[in-house]
Amino acid sequence: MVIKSTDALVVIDVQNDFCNGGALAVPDGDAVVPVINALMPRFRTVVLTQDWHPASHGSFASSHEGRQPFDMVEMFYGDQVLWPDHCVQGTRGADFHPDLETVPATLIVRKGLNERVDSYSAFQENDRATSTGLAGYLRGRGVERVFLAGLALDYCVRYSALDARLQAFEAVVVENACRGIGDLQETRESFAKAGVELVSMN
Ligand code: VGL
Ligand code: ZN
Repeated sequence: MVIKSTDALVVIDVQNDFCNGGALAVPDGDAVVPVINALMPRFRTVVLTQDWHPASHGSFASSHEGRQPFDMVEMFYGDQVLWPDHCVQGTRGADFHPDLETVPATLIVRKGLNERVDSYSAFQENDRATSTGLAGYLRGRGVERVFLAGLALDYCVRYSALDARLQAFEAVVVENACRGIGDLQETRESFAKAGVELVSMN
């Protein structure tokens, strides 16, 4: 794969809580770190995202009386999976994995700050209305194609890739630099339908 100056690497949520031993650990999550570190120097634009929730975030089962993690609830914007408490602002779980390179990052985007709205996508919150500003940043740097890597492939990477397409970027998911939580069938289908490319890179 030839990387151009109009390509960006967007690294999704490589944080302690999504890695081995974390509060919402993605199986084998740590494995993405060396792969992503090796990709970063090839890109002129490198964005890291950080899930960054207030302690009483509405996506936490603990915020809903009588609910358990992985239950579904109805929020004002639609269905929402309830999660164990994770990536609470300022905690060690919200920090980047200690081995993730952060020096090459040109921008860090934080998401999920609104107590009432979850945000899987790096581009906009789950209400499908509130922008993180990422699309404008990428356009401002002349980016045309977005490569995505990180955690979790079937949640935050998935919705970030689909939103990249909605924002008229080309989107390439680097599968060997991602790990997922559940079955990936639906994710693969959504990528095919939206024109998201799925590749392996090293
Ligand atoms: C994520 C669930 C809840 C993710 C974030 O990064 O994929 N998943 N918050
Ligand atoms: Zn979250």
